[in-house]
Amino acid sequence: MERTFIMIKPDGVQRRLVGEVIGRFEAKGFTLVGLKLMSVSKELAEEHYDVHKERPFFGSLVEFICSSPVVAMVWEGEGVVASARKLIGATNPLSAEPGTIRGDFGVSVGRNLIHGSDAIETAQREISLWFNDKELSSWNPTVKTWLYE
Ligand code: D4T
Repeated sequence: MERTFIMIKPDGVQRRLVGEVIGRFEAKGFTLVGLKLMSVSKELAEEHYDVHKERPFFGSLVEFICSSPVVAMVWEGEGVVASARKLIGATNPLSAEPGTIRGDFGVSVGRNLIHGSDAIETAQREISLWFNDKELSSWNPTVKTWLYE
């Protein structure tokens, strides 16, 4: 079953949106298989955003991610990587559609509340960067017969 890495960024935690975000993923029908509140080291933030290391916003982005705790999660379900990106919405919250997390709760690209892996390969890399195997639970959601035909 497909898995994706989701992180509620420091602004999402500070703004008391953890329950709201988890509720949206649960209500959609995805399964939570990993969850932790954590302070992020500079090394981990730099590794996570390595693809952006030449961009002008890299330094402030890393500083922001390390500034206050984040909630790191792994969610599972058919098509969860692409679907999570839709639930999250466009990178710039002002352009994100109403009904998406960024569209409903954000106004600034540097405070866009949440990260979601952008492809299946990225998800695999990010999950192994943020979680070890013991922190992930494979469990049988009994509701699945009501979610999948
Ligand atoms: P993440 O990776 O956080 O899920 O965001 P996106 O996938 O939607 O967007 P991204 O990789 O292009 O940007 C990563 C991260 O950098 C911040 N950012 C981005 C920023 O502070 N200023 C900027 O100009 C851009 C483009 C926001 C998200």
